Amino acid sequence: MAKRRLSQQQKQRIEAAQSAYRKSDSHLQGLVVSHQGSRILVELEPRTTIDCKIKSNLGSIVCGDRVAIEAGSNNEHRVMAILPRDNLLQRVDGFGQVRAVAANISQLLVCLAVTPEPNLFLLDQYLLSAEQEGIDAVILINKIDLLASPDDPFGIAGIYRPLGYQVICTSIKTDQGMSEFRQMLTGQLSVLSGVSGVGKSSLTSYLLPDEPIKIAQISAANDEGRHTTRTSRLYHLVGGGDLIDTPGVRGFSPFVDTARPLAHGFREMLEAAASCRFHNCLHLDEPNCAVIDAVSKGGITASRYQNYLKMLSQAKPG
Ligand SMILES: Nc1nc2c(ncn2[C@@H]2O[C@H](COP(=O)(O)OP(=O)(O)OP(=O)(O)O)[C@@H](O)[C@H]2O)c(=O)[nH]1
Ligand SMILES: [Mg+2]
Ligand SMILES: [Zn+2]
Repeated sequence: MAKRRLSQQQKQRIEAAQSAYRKSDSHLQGLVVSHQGSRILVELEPRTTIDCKIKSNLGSIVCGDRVAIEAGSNNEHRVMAILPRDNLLQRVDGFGQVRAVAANISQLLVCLAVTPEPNLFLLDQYLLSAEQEGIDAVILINKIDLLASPDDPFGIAGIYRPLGYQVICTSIKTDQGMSEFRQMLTGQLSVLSGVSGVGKSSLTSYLLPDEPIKIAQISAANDEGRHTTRTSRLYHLVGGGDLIDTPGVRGFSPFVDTARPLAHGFREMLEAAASCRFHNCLHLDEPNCAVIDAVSKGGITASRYQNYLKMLSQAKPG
């Protein structure tokens, strides 16, 4: 459905109405646990969920959002306002539209697997999104049981651990890494994202064996997943903490905040860039660029720098 473009004045009026609504105490508040079409499932205290409609023009509402709800006649509930967010993970879809993924999350779990094989450009796109929103990111490499020698699969730990990212190898078949995985979810609102078939729902189901979570084998013909999960869902974990399982992505083009240099999404470049000659250096071919210098000396991994250049060219108009 095409979205109606709103004028600045209309947006201000909608925001003012939401703001007034948030302040009034005549409404219920709840947590969005899933959103499907025009219906939204909201959890109230204590853990009861209600099916709600949405007041028009509220914008995207996603798992993790806290919302204000009005109870209407004949037991109909309607979401009237989105409460202020701590953060919002967003991506840009194939049509250039910004899509919200999840709100108020404390960590992004980038789920990779032995098969389908990891794509490090996609990984860097995820990491950039997390850096831009100030969200912690953890890298999971699932299906580790499929490797005969599981030492630093795909060289990922060697690149990303020195940057401060936690890298966990997991298997739901052998339980490897599962206690570490469980531990890092405690007390967090985590979102599990990655391409189809890497095992996001399998990992979720491992933790919540009583939930009816759909899982499907990847295609034998092309090693790709079948896009089994269709909508995101927030689950409460037994040991505390919440986990959002999301549908497999085809790509994750980050929503780039143009007010900030793209290199700020790459931890090691942010650090090196402080020593560049020009404060607005793009680290392309400028003289006395500390980033290029670090790449040539091996202090910055070439693949990370190449991925930065690719994202830079995609972010620039023309
Ligand atoms: N060998 C092995 N297979 C796994 C593991 N985890 C998941 N799988 C298999 O991977 C396939 C895909 O699992 P899903 O959990 O449906 O993958 P998904 O990432 O949720 O996929 P979408 O919902 O399509 O995005 C299933 O056949 C699982 O049994 C693992 O640790 N080891
Ligand atoms: Mg799934
Ligand atoms: Zn530079």
